[in-house]
Amino acid sequence: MTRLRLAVQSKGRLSEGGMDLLKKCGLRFAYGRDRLHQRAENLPVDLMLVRDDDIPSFVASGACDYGIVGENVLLEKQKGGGKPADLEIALRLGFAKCTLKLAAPKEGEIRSIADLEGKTIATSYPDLTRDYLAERGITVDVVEMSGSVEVAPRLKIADAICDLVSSGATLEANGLEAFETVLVSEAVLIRRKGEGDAEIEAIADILKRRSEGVIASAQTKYILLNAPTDRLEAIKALLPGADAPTVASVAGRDDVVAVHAVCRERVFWETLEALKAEGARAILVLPIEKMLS
Ligand code: PRT
Ligand code: ZN
Repeated sequence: MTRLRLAVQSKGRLSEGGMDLLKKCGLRFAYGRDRLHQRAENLPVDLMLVRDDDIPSFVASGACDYGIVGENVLLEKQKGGGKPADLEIALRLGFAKCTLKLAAPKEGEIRSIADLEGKTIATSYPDLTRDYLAERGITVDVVEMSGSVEVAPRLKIADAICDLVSSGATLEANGLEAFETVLVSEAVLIRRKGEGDAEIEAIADILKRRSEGVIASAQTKYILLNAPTDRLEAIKALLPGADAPTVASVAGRDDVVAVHAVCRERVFWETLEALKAEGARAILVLPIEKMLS
């Protein structure tokens, strides 16, 4: 029977989010985490656990059908040309969000990309960095480093860096300040362009549909509250991303109605406080485990 081969990072920032997503999609795996291969017991999917940098070429060469990789790695490999140029994003996965940024020592003279002309930049993303600056008419020397890029200015290896940032703590700890965003990235599901094998695509469709449901339900909440009947319209207008709330009567009361709504946008404390100020009471916000639309 045909099985879809999916490449996932074996260890690192994408592996936890990737495995978590697959489990929420209902996939069960037979073996422990330390294997190169994992076989899903309840869907025809085999995982190949590899380094993230290898994932684009494995998918491009046909060794795997799909892969989960950072968009930053996908785009860097695509700039290198060859087979990865034929890859496409099948689905954006909404985790491992980060930005690729240019940064320089806080106390130095480099404050904008114009100051980079003729300077040396350390990065693990040489093609993305060089092309981004070349498109803006700036020529630099690029020093490729596979890790610990943030120490390069201190070691006088480079004047500036181009590195991934999520919280910003690493830049801060190394006395660096970001001044330009080169790329905004997240984990993506990739495939080869073109039609693909029909059976593989049918399995991929199940995975994609379930993933979309998992991603959507992660920020979707179910809100229940009681609203004064005469404030109902104002309260409905405050519910974030709710298309058609259910309004039900409350036994023995005609001044109050019960409102149930699926909110597709994040629900902040400020929203709840605004609802309360309009007279809403008994406000409950519940997580949604699964969604299929
Ligand atoms: O061994 P393997 O090659 O598989 O793993 P790796 O070391 O290359 O990758 P890994 O696990 O570090 O990252 C995998 C992917 O996670 C990246 O390609 C990005 O798509 C995504 N990602 C999200 C990040 C970060 N956030 C991130 N913060 N990757 C790296 N970082 C690093 C960054 O390089 C810097 O050193 O974290 C540091 C900055 O973090 P903050 O929070 O201090 O800003
Ligand atoms: Zn890597």
